[in-house]
Amino acid sequence: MTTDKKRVAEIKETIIKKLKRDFGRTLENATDEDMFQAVALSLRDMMLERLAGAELEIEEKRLKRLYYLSAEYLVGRALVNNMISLDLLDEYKAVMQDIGYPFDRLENEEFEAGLGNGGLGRLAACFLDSLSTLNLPVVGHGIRYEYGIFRQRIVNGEQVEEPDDWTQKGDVWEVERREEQVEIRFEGDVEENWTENGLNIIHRNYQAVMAVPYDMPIIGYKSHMPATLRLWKAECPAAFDLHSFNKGDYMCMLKQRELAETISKVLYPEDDHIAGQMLRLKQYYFLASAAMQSMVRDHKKRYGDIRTLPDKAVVQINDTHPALAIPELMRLLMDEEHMGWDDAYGIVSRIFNYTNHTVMREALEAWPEQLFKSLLPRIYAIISAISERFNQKLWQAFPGDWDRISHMSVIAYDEVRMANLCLAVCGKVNGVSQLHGNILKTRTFRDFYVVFPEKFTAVTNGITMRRWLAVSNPKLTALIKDCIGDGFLIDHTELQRLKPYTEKKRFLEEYAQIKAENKKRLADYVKRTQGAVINPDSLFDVQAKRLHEYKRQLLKVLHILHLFNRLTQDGSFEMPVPVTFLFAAKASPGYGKAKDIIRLINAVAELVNTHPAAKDKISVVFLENYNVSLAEVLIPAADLSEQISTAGREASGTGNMKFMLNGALTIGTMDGANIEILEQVGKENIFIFGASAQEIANMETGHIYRPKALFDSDKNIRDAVSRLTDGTLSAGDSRRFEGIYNSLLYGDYDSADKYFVLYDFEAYGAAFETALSVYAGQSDWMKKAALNTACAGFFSAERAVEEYNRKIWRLRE
Ligand code: 26V
Repeated sequence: MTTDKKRVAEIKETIIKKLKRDFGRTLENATDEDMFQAVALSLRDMMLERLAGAELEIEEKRLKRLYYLSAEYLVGRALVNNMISLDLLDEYKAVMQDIGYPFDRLENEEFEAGLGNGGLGRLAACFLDSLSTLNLPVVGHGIRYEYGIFRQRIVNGEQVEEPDDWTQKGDVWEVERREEQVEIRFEGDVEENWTENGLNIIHRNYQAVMAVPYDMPIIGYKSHMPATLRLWKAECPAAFDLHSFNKGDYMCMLKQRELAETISKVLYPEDDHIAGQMLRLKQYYFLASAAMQSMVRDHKKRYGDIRTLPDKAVVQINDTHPALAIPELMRLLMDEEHMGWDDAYGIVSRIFNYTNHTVMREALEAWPEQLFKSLLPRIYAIISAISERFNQKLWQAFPGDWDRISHMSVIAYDEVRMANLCLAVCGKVNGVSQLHGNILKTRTFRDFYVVFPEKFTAVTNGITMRRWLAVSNPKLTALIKDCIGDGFLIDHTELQRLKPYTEKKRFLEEYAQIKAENKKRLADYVKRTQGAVINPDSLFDVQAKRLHEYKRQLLKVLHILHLFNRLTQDGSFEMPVPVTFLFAAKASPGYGKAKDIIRLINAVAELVNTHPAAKDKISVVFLENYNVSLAEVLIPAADLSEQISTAGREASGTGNMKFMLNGALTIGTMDGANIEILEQVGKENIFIFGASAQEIANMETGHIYRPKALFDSDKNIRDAVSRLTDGTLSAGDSRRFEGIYNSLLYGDYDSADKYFVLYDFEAYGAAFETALSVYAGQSDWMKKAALNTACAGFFSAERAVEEYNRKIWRLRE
């Protein structure tokens, strides 16, 4: 370890001082929590100091700033990441060793900030880290949910949700900025008065809620410009308390307070469909309005003139959830800054950009018009005006084609459609992989592409190399540093310099050794946390992601049942190596089918893990509570990465990139970023199978897919699928998985096997067999694994962020 001795002494000193002054403790009697807080605060001080410096630089150089708006940020634990970013990890380790306090105890004391559901939220967190790494000025705006994504427990094979009280002990990283609170107004009546100064809008009888910002500094690698993650908490206005109290309406006051505070109470755990809840809409407007008020205030304070806003600010909307920022900025410019429509619209149309993250129709947000109008009367009026003007524009492009126009309209058929609002107003609209970008142009938003081809672009997602390598896989990071230095942690083109090493025996042995140690680390973790025993000498096949039908956990389950059938019925069948199938996934609490699939995975686990003819060859483990911290242990231990979505459905995937970076080979479909992984690593080093997006689309439009026919003609499929209902899995209760069975063969509400599980079944089996046989010849496998690491540089979030900057944001020009 090369440590700076002076720094070590200083850090130790600071920690001792913090313990004394903030907690009245010494090294001898500090609790684990005191220790964690003192260490974290010592880091926070350094970050805040840099933040102050960054503000000064932005001021002096009059830098343009990015406002990243997202309803979700899946940040995870921050302690070690911050140490690495400040380039002080070794120093902190030395201090803890000197004090005699185990470093991992410190790490485990931290609650993770799980303010997101999955890919979209984690991407936002990776991007803030990378923006800061590139010293690009950014504020990320989000909601300070009191409860993040639920904790998942598996009880009797089923998912049980528990609240995630992550701020229980206070969040050490954040700084409350009460003086910068803003007021958000809901409901009420809007009066329009024409005066000699133009239109005057009066909003009466509204419900006011205060938004109080909490700033979390996010520091990138060796950065001098930390990002600010500004999370807004909803509170009841103080004035309101007084007012009610004077009237003596004490109970009413408390009730109002509770209603106000509900807004930032909990993250909605759905990412599969949009139910039109009022509270969710309230959350989204709360975020949008707070962010826009704060942006406008910031700009005016700095530059005085609101008209220069587009030169100094650019907004990225992370999916449609924050899209109300568009009409909200119109409102601020017109009602508060007294600009006319055209001037205001001129500004707004130059500032906003929108990233789409899904092509699943169910997830496209549309709000019931009446609900929207009563909750947000002024915003509704503005959107109506945008919609009307937009329709006129469309009329020029498609004269007389009312069908098409109403399909593209922002408001139509009693709905307010958020994606259409973004497409109407935003400068750029981007997909998150090349395939996804093309699908947006040719299918999802085809009509818009005809009229506004210049708006459309695609930026393939990326991940931060610090969290997904340096934090999660310190041993591999050290090995890579030994070979090519540490430039790869910041420069995405560097990692490929590792390629020549994949020819060297010694390197591959060390690489294999590290993989083995990471597998052992996972096995220990699983033993400790859920008591399950897994064999570290087996192949670790991992599927970790949200549970969704399109992600096809079911395909993997059916394949396991197929292997089980062969092991128990075909005496000549041998597995070349034992395999542990690991699943990790949360299901939306209201998504019944997804929960059934979790139940099924656990039933298959029980069957397989106890059967004498199967248990030493294959085993199945469902890992509870998949979150960022678990991913950090799980991903470095994987041999095979399952990326088997129905082609055309997974917008990009970012887990796929994390697995690749950590030396897992991908078994996957030609979907999302898998296609680009194939391009980077070459077809020899990945196992691709299944129908292409085009083939799937053709089957869908032609209505020609007949899963029942496949079932009838293919014995392997029939035998695997029949296990669902023959009583093997459910202690005689043959109805337990009947729903899944029926939806595969007959369809329930819609078409049978909507996600083409049975269609791809044989192809998947063949690809898996190839993977197994390559794995059985270990040395070739390790070379392929190491090549995956060496080719992962393209998926660095710095590459992605640079591309956004070049195509969209244009910061630091
Ligand atoms: C939809 C909804 C609809 C209900 C309201 C809440 C909500 C939240 C999220 C979503 C859509 C899922 C968005 C998402 O996480 N998409 C994922 O984004 C990743 C980053 O771009 C990408 O890698 C994944 O392929 C994509 O599924």
